[in-house]
Amino acid sequence: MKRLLAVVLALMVFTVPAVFAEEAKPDLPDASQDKQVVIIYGGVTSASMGEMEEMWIKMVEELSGGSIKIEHHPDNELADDRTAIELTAFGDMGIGSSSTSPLATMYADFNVFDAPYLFSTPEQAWAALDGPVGTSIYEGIEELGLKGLMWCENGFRNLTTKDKLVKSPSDLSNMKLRTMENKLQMAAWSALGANPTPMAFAELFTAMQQGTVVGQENPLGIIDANSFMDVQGYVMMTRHIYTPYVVLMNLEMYNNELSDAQRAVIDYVSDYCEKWQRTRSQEIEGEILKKFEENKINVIRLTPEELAAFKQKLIDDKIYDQVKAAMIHPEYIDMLLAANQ
Ligand code: KDG
Repeated sequence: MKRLLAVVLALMVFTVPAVFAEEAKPDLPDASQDKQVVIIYGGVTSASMGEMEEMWIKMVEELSGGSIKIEHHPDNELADDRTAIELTAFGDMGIGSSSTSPLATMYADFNVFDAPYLFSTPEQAWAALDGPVGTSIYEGIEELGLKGLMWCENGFRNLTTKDKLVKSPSDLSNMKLRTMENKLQMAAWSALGANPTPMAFAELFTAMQQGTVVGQENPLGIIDANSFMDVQGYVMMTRHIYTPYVVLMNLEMYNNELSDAQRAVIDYVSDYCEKWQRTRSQEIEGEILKKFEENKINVIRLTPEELAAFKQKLIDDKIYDQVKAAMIHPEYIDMLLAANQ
């Protein structure tokens, strides 16, 4: 009996389920006989991105008939956001992923997503990513040797603190908050009265644990995936900024190492997976909120009037003019404010 069980288990392990049933496979050119390409793929944190990366890899390897092999390094294993994209531009990595804010010094129009309260729904943000703004950024970064593959969702950012309830800007007075390494994010938190401390993501948990910073701001997917609420006491649902994840490929590899058929596979799978990840990110945010409330985490929902006070303070500080001054296409801010307010 034991031998039979061992045989059955071995069969199960080695017959890895295909992503697509034969009849459901998309109509793509056959890449199975093309020269094998190995791609080093650097991923990021958050459950929805981790799930998406696994699915993207499985689909690309299957639909390319095995002629594309992926070496996956999830959760910033190889490098932090900006370094991962620099390594991708140089060709040391094939694919890198990053929040947009750390990339603003590489390509200024990434700053568009550092404008607070630009979007009030995920759908508005997705429309910007899939519209002229996202397309224009993809065109611009080709100058840096980067090919845009996916605009994914990190999400609406929320403020967390160790032990301070924040319901108005005055509650932030001189509070040491970690921000992403981005001048506009620092300017916004200074305008609100906080004391912003720019820091790479990898250093954040220890900084909160040691009290180097009192709080930080991130989407729920990041807060939960990294157990931030183990060292934070409050999460205020400020939803003050929507941060995309961008997944980029080395342009030289995309244009000259992949065959036409392999490029078609990567394009198809990337289009499919970016849309899948955005929906999954929203599903997981709902699950996280439910879990937080069941576990009696202090989830603070600010009233519209309280949220308006944060926004007004930033408008008084001319935050949109500051963002526009940092951009190549400042008109995008006016276009998005007009479309989404
Ligand atoms: O793996 C994701 C992190 O590197 C970072 O992009 C998450 O939003 C983030 C932050 O605050 O740094």
